[in-house]
Amino acid sequence: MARSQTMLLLPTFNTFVLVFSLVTTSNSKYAQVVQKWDENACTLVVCGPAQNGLPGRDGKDGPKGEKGDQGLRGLPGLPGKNGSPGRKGDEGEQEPKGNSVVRELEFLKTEISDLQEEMRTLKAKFNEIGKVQFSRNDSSASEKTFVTNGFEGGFEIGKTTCSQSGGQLASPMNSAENSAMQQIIVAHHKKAAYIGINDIETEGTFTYLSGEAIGYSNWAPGEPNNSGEIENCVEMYIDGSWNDKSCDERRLIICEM
Ligand code: MAN
Ligand code: CA
Ligand code: CA
Repeated sequence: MARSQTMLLLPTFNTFVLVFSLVTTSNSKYAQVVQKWDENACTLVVCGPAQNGLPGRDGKDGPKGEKGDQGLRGLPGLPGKNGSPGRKGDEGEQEPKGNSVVRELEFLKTEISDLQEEMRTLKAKFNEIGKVQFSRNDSSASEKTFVTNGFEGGFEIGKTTCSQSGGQLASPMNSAENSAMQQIIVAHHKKAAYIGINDIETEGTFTYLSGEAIGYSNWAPGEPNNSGEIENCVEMYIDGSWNDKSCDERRLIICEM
């Protein structure tokens, strides 16, 4: 049923296309001609090859009139059929297919890692869940804000993420700051977090990211113990106490801004 409907519609459609193309492609040529015909009270519309007009009629009841003017030229004919296709072009130098696939993959890989980096930055910047603000000290207006987006990663990832967000890995420098950072851990994620402190440079000497030796600590009992002799970073447990730990664990990333 659907098919027969379509077949019925087809001729109508073709007619429409034909008329439409006539109007659109030849409209300007016709306009001039039609105007002349109006002057001569002629309403004939001719679609065909160009022809000479008819000679004028003889005069009636008088001396023979002069030969009539030549009639209007016929309208131009319809456009001819399409010509036959040209010959096939010469074969170009083709790159081995594998190469272009590899190049495309490389490009996509770069795009993806750019996007991932951008996402990390944006998330760290805008997700302020667990934001805690407090005065850095009573006599100063400066304040430190601890933020997290719940992301986890190693120490280096944490450092990069925070600095790309315009801050740095959280580094509590007194008990008030330590409690503020702990609040985020407790209230929102209940996961240990890296602190911006390490003894990577000199075993046993813990420093802030600036390289300055720490002036405050909150070590858990028995820490730091450099267990397995591979613990050069520091994590904050859920209770706010510190443990030295390998830098390659996955820990909650908390930044200070
Ligand atoms: C594990 C690690 C160490 C930590 C001890 C404490 O071995 O987390 O860093 O010092 O536990 O018992
Ligand atoms: Ca160590
Ligand atoms: Ca330890």
